[in-house]
Amino acid sequence: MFAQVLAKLGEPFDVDAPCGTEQHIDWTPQSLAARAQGAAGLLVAGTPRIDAALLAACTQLRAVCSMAVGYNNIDLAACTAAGVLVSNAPDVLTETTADFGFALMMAAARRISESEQFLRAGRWSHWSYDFFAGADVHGATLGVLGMGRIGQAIARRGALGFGMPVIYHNRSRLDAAIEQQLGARWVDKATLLAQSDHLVIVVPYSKASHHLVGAPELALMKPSATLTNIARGGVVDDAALAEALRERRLAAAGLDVFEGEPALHAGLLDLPNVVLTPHIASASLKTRRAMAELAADNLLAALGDSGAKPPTALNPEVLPLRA
Ligand code: 8YV
Repeated sequence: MFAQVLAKLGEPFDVDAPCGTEQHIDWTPQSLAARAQGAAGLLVAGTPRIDAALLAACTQLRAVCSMAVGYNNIDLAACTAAGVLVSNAPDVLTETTADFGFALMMAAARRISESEQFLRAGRWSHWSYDFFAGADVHGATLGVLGMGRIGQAIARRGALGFGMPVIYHNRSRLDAAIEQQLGARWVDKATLLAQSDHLVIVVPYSKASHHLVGAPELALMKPSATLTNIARGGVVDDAALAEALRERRLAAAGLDVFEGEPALHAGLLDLPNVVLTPHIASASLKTRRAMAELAADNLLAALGDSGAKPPTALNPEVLPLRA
């Protein structure tokens, strides 16, 4: 954790922060519950599972403040029932995450990882007219699945920066004025899949979005298209995706998130036409600091005695119950 954030929390609170090699611990529910004994608040980095069992084991817990925008790892209903305030970290990571999604999409389209690996392996001996020829990004149709804050930031990059016609699918449509500003057109999911040259997936994970893109959806996509997932593992069926990429029913993919990460579906690892990154879309230092600061501000408000409102609480209704 950033020293400044620890220092800020250290003013009113006793802080127990993993340090050194401990920071690389993959917390299990048991080790997390043991470490959180007696703690009033948790600043959550990464996506450890926070559920009823953890709450039952840590009855003093009053706030769980995550530095991520996605909170599918936290059982919000169980926290609310236990009177535990939960916050996430929206907005501060939107532009950085959109930058990364765009970069992954471009890397997949223009075969950047694949050609770099070829070069590093000392295999460059000739040049030919179709040498690592990929797909254009400028002017191609950008499809956005999930049109929240990050989806909109990606649409803006595509439309304004790269002259891309933008289509999107989302449960709810944006206001016409925002659609116009973004140059984005709502289409149904099947049309989105069929017409996108580059599909970027940015929907939150939930039971409803589990395998939102699986074999039947991949079958609707153009063989020349790319798919980029910066949402959550599980939104895409990684096994079906690996098969589609291997059979060249889809040209390429850019993946920052995986089902069961940090493990990866074995079928993805030896494919040349997929760019793989370890869940780092929000990882610029400036943004990670802002995410941590926001989580800390939520903790300070939730547990301090200033009466301040936690800025990005997901269940602020638990606060009056405590008074
Ligand atoms: C984080 C994320 O890297 O915000 C999210 O939902 O997936 C990422 O930005 C990570 O989960 C940080 O806690």
